[in-house]
Amino acid sequence: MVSGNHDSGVRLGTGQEWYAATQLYMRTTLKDAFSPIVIDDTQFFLLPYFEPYEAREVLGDPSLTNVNKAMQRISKEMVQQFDPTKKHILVGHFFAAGSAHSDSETLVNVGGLDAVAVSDLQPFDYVALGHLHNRHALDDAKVQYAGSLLKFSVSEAAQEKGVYIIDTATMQRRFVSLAPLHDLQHLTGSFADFADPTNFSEAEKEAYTALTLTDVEVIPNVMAKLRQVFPRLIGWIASARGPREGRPDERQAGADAAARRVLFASDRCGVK
Ligand SMILES: [Mn+2]
Repeated sequence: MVSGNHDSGVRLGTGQEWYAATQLYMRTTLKDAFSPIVIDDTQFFLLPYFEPYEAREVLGDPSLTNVNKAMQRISKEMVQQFDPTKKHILVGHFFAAGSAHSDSETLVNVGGLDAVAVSDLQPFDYVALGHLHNRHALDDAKVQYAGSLLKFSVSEAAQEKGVYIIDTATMQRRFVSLAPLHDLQHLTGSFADFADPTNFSEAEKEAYTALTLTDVEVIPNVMAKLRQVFPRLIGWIASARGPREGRPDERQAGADAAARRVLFASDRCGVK
């Protein structure tokens, strides 16, 4: 386990010696990342999220001015610790970009200098990454984002969340999906559809829900009414493409924006 950019490494790392006694291995500082955890046939290098200044400090190299340069150096240091009789897995939390299979995607145009080039990770047999929430963020045979365990944004509503399990004998990965107690869903339809509880399963009604309403007319207290069906409603918006026949698109969009303002005022303040 490694700390990410949203963690306090110091806080998360408290008690890590105790965790290690129960075979939960954690690294939360860059200086500790170079001594691998060895389990059976594999060396695991646990690299927490780090800033370039930490790399300059820990490695004593003022030329490490960005994450990409730092990672090249860190990778080199780790390779020196490689036991040739073992497999080598890197666990990290950073933005990796580029593909080992494509010449058209260079590091500069896909991620800039804050990205680690996938080509610099090739010494490892497998690279298990966190940071990006979408497990399909990178297309590489052995560099894989697991994705977040939960949907942290409505934009992730359609993503399948879970974990990868790696067989260190073959370095083959297998995805195992995890279902949360309450899913996060994004539904589009009319107020009348959503106001009728018989249209939805129990799981749908209990999910964290974002709604896009296709209605063009003002519905007073819409949030409160929708919460009677979806108690975990996290928000709603009015679709810009409501069915309003016979009107030019531009005018419709303008009318919908006005309708949205009225809806908002009515919902928050009871203004009709
Ligand atoms: Mn992150």
